[in-house]
Amino acid sequence: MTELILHHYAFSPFSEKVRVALGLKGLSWRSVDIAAAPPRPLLSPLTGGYRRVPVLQIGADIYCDTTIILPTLERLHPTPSLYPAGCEGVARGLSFAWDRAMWVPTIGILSHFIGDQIPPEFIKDRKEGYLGFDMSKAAMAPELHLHRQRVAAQYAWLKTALADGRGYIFGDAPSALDLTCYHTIFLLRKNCPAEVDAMAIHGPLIPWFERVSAIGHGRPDAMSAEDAFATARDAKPAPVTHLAPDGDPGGLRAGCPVTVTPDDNARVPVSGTLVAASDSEVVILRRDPEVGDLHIHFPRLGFDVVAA
Ligand SMILES: N[C@@H](CCC(=O)N[C@@H](CS)C(=O)NCC(=O)O)C(=O)O
Repeated sequence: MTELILHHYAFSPFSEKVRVALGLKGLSWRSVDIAAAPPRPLLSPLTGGYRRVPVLQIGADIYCDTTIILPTLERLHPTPSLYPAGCEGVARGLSFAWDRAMWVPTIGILSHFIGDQIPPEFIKDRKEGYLGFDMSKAAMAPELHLHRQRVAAQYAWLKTALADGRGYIFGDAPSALDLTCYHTIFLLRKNCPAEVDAMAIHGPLIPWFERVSAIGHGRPDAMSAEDAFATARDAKPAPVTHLAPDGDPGGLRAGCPVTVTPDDNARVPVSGTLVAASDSEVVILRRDPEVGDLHIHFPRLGFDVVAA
């Protein structure tokens, strides 16, 4: 069971990071278009309650968070690489830092341009179940000047990296770091009027953005949520051969009941039994009465794993 199934929605920038990774690798994949807000009754049983998007499914193996989805695509489909020129360590570290530093300020700028068009129920969902704050234009306006500073300070190093006219951050080939820096700018350029460029996105960022965008999304083929659910139900989780059962840096052993919880937002603990772990990934077994056994994979960066 190797079909790649991506649960995502079109305007989700973190999903765009994965769509472009699938494009960079020239892969065929199944596309499950999900609601932009819960309830997502056919996805929640697969993730054990993890609510964020995107989610990658391969049979009964579920990958939550782009920080594990991209390395998994690399492990299963190594060429062309998401980590050219030996950049894997730096790309992984800076990608995490970029997402953490940029997400809230980027939402601040988005909200300045389109916050008053966002439906109240969406703002309520994001406040109560995800961000923990009100993303309406009125609520975010007092800190717009800070969001602009923070975004500009991050764009500054990206512009410096691209200033010599190179195609991508590490040279001639795109990397996971390009895709990460691209996806927050994708959110702004896709949804805001053209003035957003004048406010925030200048110089070498524009041709670089167009180059990353031109990579495309590979070969998506629509799949229903029902078919994806049935695929998980009819499959068995793949044996974990790339991690050791006793590889948890905190000493948790395979078979131990654990919870895995994001440490930034949407902090819903996912419960299961530890299958295997490393300092980069943790896999838990979840037994669902309707879907059966699942292996749920999380990155270690940005997640807390504790004995239940
Ligand atoms: N660290 C996560 C962040 C994912 C994330 O925040 N995704 C947004 C959509 S772009 C989300 O889940 N929003 C709330 C939702 O869709 O329910 C990752 O890299 O996958």
